[in-house]
Amino acid sequence: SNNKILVELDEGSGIATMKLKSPPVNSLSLDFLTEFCISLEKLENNRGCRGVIFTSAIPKVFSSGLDITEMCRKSTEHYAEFWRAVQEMWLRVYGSNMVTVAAINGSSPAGGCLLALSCDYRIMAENPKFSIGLNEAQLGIVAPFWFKDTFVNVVGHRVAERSLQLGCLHSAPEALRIGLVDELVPEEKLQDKAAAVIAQWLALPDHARQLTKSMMRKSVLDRLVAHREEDIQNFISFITKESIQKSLHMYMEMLKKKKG
Ligand code: CO8
Repeated sequence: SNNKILVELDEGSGIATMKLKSPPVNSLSLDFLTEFCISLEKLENNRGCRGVIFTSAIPKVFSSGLDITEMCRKSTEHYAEFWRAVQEMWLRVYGSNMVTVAAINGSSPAGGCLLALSCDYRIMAENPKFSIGLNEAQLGIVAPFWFKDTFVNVVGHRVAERSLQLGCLHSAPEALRIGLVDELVPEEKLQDKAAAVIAQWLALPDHARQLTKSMMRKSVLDRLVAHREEDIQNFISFITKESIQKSLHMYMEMLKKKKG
């Protein structure tokens, strides 16, 4: 079904909002990722759209990251298709010519954090209950090199090294302190602030901004493009390990118990 992402384009400002709406927690399933990439591509090809805000239509959660059920007990073909879609999302957002801002209105672990990290700017709701980070290590899995590269490019090597090894989920104030997000605002001001930031970035000549962005990000993007099939094979051989399947299963059980 084509309704996991609500797209609104403000023709006057040229700023679009992509609202993630895949209950209960905006997990990045194959269907979600496919729809996400199609929606983003449409905006990318629309000359009337020059900036995009990513935000959540679900209270308290920006995105819970990759859909863990897509990584449990599936076929090799499914894993390959899923991983290609994850790669595609990152390549498109990290390499976008538009100005991209994450308006993080809830928790944003793992793949959710990657989406935010791939934007030009991150604004988070100033709610200390919301957390963000690449917590893969806590699930017994390892963030791929391009997750790591994107993280290092935002927070620097030392902060990334510690945060990745510990699988940290940082509260909003801590995320601001380490530079994982650029600013905190009250939740009701998030959308306006994001639009104001985009307007500021769009005030520069597009070509200069775009070439500068590309210069900063190209080597990291090229690294995945050059090793895309190898990265898919790595994912498959990792995720099909019995020990990894067990870790993911235990983590899902833990999520369920925590609830009851
Ligand atoms: N995938 C699938 N289902 C999920 C996920 C997820 N990522 N997150 C939550 N759910 C499910 C829960 O199991 C629960 O299901 P049910 O209703 O059947 O019990 C339902 O969604 C609601 O979840 P909660 O009750 O936990 O909702 P809360 O509002 O209390 O909390 C959170 C929301 C904070 C998002 C919380 O659900 C959470 O922490 N989720 C786990 C997030 C996480 O750790 N994600 C990591 C995914 S891995 C990833 O993104 C990168 C992997 C890189 C691959 C590397 C391999 C080589």
